[in-house]
Amino acid sequence: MTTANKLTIISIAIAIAIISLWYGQSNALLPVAASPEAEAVDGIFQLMMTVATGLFLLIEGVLIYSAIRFRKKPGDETDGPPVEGNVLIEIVWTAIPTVIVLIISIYSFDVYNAMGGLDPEASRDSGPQQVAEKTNSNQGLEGLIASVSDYLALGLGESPANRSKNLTPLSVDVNAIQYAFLFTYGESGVVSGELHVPVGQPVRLKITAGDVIHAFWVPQLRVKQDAVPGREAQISFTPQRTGEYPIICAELCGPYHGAMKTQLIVESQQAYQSWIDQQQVAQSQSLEDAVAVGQTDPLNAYAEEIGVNQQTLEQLPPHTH
Ligand SMILES: [Cu+2]
Repeated sequence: MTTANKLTIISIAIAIAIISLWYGQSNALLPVAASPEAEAVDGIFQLMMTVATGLFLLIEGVLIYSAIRFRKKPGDETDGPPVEGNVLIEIVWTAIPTVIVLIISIYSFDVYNAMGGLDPEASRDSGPQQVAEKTNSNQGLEGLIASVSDYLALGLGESPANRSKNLTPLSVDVNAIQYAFLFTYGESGVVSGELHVPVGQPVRLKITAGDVIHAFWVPQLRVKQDAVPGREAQISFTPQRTGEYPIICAELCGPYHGAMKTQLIVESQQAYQSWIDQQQVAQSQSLEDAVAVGQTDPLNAYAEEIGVNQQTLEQLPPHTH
């Protein structure tokens, strides 16, 4: 190989690396990240996007180059020179993907563990705030290096059970039914069709379903959890941006699945408290009064649209309306 050739290959490699790093970090493919857990998930996505962009440019580049460079020349009726296997190339293209897959596995496993995915029970009395601190600093390449060094030093990273106690999580029961999510706030007994949470406080959701399988999905939290009748699934997150985010059912659950949407409202502690107070007042009144207030029964808004009549509504557990 001539020096000129080597220089060309090195410059192409550098260009591919720069473009991949730039696109991996600065693509705007994901919606806003509303929690530190979401940012940690984005770290994995950015790494995978960087690797995928590099591979795409490399493979497509070689393909296009070869198609032009080795095209059939006029008057050449041969099949071209016979090429047998190349051990070195085969070792390289087996080793590189192996290393990439290993790194992504360790990194994603670590993020999943930090989110409490491996052991939600252990994190019940501790940790989401700690997770927030841990995942907050773990982004992109930095996060990758931290994860790999964690893995090498501590086996499987820090167990959620070992984290110190911190801010008490707000616990909310989520019941998914055809075609609404019902949120029950344990402390105040409030039942709502919208999920209101105060900003900065860890939230723990206990998710189940009342009829068929649904799924609780908030794209801005990067969280999607199946809601299965008879089973309780737990997820935790710490909202860090005020705003309204969609909660979408992500499991085909019947003819009106497409209408099974509500809102996650992240608000100040003060706004959250006044909402809770307002809900408590509304729910202590009679059904008619509560309906007049208009926010207590998530099904009312859809009742006509989806053909649910008053009789059906009355068969639901009494606290839902
Ligand atoms: Cu559903």
